[in-house]
Amino acid sequence: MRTNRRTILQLAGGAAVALAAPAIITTRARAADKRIAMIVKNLGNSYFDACANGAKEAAAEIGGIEIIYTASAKPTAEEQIAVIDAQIAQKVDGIIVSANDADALVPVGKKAMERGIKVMSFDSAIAPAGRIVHLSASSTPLIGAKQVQMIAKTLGNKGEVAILSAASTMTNQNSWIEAMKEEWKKPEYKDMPLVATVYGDDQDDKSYREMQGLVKAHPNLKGVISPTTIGIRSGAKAIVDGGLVGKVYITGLGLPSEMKDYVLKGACDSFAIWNPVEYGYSSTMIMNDILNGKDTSEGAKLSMGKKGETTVGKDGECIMGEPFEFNKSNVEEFAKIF
Ligand code: RAM
Repeated sequence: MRTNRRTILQLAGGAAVALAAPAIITTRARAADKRIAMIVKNLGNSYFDACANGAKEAAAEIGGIEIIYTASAKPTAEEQIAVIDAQIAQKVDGIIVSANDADALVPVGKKAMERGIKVMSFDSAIAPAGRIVHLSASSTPLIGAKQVQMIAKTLGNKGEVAILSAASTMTNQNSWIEAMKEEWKKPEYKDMPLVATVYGDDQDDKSYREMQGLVKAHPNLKGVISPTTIGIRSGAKAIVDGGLVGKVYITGLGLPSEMKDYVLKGACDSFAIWNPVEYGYSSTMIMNDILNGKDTSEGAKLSMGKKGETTVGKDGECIMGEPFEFNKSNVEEFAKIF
């Protein structure tokens, strides 16, 4: 019966409710077979809005899936746990989380799984005990190294550099910073010391103030790496507002739509990111496989729909693809997309 309904939905191109079909199909078409909650770090971040759009795209492609895109106002573990609890109470079928804290979310992840809800993380991981799989956008060493390489290229491998991160508890930024430090050990960076790491908590105002604080505390600062779309855009704004273009450069992970002006103004030479729409899409495709009972043990393959397959690695770690670099030559073109 389910298969039949899916077929009808797909043939109808989403307009199943309007079909002159038997009542049972019309009625059932209103309620999704499966409900998936995508719970991100916080609301008001266009990176996650783009991920949610991708999730909805995947749901439409699969058929019979409803996406509930939700988060707390502030990116804290405490608020996020309350949001997850609310979705457990709603008895959703699956939860996809970008975690504000890897360990603090384990108990609530376990609670959901004990009640039969499938839990996975994407973007920022929950520790393995609290979820089934985690989908990383790309390999952590690659994302870390890439950001050091970009600032080194801008500065000619010379000058003081600082990191402006998100919150100190966030899994993804912390692992990227570790990977940056590994890259930094190479001899070519000996004249490009890391002088500070500060946290803007993925809040624009705090990130902006932290950037101003860095410049004040380190008069010889030449570069900043911000591995967060909120940090990089706020830091770039502080460079422009402070008349620091040409003196301090920022790089990191940003959205072309939010970084375009700063690249054209010269506050940022280059930055990188993956496609967040594809990221939400791929995560939802993986969740669909999990909901359908696919094997998630090490070595198993999970579908990312039109993005291909990913192989489950150690501790349920999966990888989507590679980051892409943006600069003056392509930022305007991609700004129209994400
Ligand atoms: C911010 C968030 C997110 C991260 C991106 C790069 O939007 O911190 O988790 O992946 O930046």
